[in-house]
Amino acid sequence: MTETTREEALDLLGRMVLIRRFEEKAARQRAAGLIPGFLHPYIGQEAVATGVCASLGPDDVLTSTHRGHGHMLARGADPARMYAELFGRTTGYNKGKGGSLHMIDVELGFLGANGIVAGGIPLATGAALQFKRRSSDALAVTFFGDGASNEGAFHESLNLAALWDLPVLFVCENNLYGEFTRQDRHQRITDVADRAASYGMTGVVVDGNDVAAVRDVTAEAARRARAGEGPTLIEAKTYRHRGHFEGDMAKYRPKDEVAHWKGRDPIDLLAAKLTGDLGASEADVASVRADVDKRLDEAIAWAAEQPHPVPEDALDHVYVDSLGGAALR
Ligand SMILES: Cc1ncc(C[n+]2csc(CCOP(=O)(O)OP(=O)(O)O)c2C)c(N)n1
Ligand SMILES: [Mg+2]
Repeated sequence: MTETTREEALDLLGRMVLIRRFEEKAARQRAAGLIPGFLHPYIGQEAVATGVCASLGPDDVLTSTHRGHGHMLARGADPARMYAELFGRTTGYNKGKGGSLHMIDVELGFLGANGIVAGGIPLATGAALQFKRRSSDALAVTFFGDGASNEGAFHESLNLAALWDLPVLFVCENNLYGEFTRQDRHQRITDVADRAASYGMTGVVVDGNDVAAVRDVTAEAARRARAGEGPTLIEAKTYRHRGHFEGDMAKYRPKDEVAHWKGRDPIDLLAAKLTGDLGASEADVASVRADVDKRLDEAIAWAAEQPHPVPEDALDHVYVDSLGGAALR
């Protein structure tokens, strides 16, 4: 494992706290009626997106899921424009017409959240095929859940990616549940990473609540992918603290299981490492949290002032004109 300096750890902490607080504040805004539609909170899984993105370069691309805010923020998206999108405003990432499940920023290499379970996996595989054909050094990363690993799109993508040595990382966030169904009721295996073997691909299991471990496993898999040594299936063991969506009380989960995982909160683990081995003070950690809160409160205030789309624009930006003209009406 590579050494993590105090500065690096504080930076990682800031990114994880940004995701956590973004989601907590979004939940409050939804309860207050500012956000229409579903929210699927990423709280508890922050170390996965943060660790993976810490090992990527600017030309790499990502695909995401219905639980995508953390992936997008870890990639460096602007929380103010994300809130504007959630609030349905014209300055949001999708001009207020997509919401949580469709957020995208192609310039950042963030090829979109996705409401179709496993939908992002073939998209990333296709991007990786293009990178290989163009002899580019870039790679594609796709995040998905344990539930998605039962979908045909997952298996087809892994097969082709392995066959063609594509530069793609398959990152399974195993949070033990697909919607309200525990993993042992939707698949026989415990480690999704075992599925890599049937495609002749490397599979690794990592503690998804240890951000440095996720970063290091990703760095090694990325090195192999860029060297033409093929894709990797990375399974990050983690847990969502809240329900499947905001409003789900998650009563289907045993209390001791929830308590166990909350006792391994990825942010608390990193904060303890910082104030322990890495010699940071409680004040250093508190100031990271305060800076994030200030930034997010300003983002919300800005987003809440932004204009709504007008009805006459409802059909704009629905389809792209592939002949190069304006978006089709
Ligand atoms: C193709 C498809 N099937 C079913 C659904 C309904 N659905 C939404 S999220 C979800 C569970 C996904 O579980 P997992 O992949 O483990 O992701 P998690 O929610 O745990 O992050 C399901 C079944 C869907 N959106 N798309
Ligand atoms: Mg899951």
